[in-house]
Amino acid sequence: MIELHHFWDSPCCFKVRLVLAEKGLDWAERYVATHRFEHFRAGYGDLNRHRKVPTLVHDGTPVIQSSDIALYLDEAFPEPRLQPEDAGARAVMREWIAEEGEYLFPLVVTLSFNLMMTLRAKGFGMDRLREWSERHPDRDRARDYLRRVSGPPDRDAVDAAASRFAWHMTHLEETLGRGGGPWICGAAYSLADICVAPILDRVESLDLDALWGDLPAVAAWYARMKDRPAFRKSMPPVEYRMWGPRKPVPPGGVDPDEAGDTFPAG
Ligand SMILES: N[C@@H](CCC(=O)N[C@@H](CS)C(=O)NCC(=O)O)C(=O)O
Repeated sequence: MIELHHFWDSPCCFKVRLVLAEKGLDWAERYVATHRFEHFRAGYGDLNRHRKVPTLVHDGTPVIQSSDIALYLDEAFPEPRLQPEDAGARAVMREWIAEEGEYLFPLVVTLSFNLMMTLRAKGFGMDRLREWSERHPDRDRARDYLRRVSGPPDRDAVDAAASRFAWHMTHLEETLGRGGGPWICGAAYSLADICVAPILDRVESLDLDALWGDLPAVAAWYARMKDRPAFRKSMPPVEYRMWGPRKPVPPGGVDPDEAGDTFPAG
């Protein structure tokens, strides 16, 4: 049995759902509403000591770290194989898996905190955010979270992260050109595509898709990704997407109890 502890609007979780969908695997949902700090509930730390999502539990054994989960699933369920046969192409795959984890994801965290998470104060209200943050055992981290969601977006940080993200996209353009496409590793669709595409989905919902607007190979590759049935099946449903530049908070906010796990649109 496969259980997935996940949050819908998380690029790391989207990556794992995409692998599961490409392989046609059934999984049992264990939803973790991270905006309510449910990843700090009793017991979750036994599955994932970092108390992050995703965590995959396969026949009772937890596997953590989204890219490692993706590789694990490709070994445990080899069909269809999501790693190229050719060693050179596999090196490109590993390079882009690392690029996502070490560079793209941290940039997206900065962008998302400033352009999305700050809307939670307006949507749910600071009182409720303060109440939820009580579940956070690390009081310094809880205070830092509350400070960041309650303050105005840090425009300098956003601009710096966006410009660094654009630099990485020019390298993706080069990689796609060198390999001849249609995928990051050339002819073979792979875990590289699966790791990087959810990042672009997030950047798109931050209304920053202009960052690859003049990069035709990246734009065509991302359009191909969005056409895949597995991508459409795994992407966050609109009601579970966080508020952001393309999804306004309802004027006057929402009742957090009524909203449940979702982020109702304005
Ligand atoms: N390197 C980890 C990163 C996991 C991660 O940061 N997950 C985010 C969601 S995308 C999370 O759990 N955030 C909640 C928090 O940091 O408190 C992975 O790839 O699984």
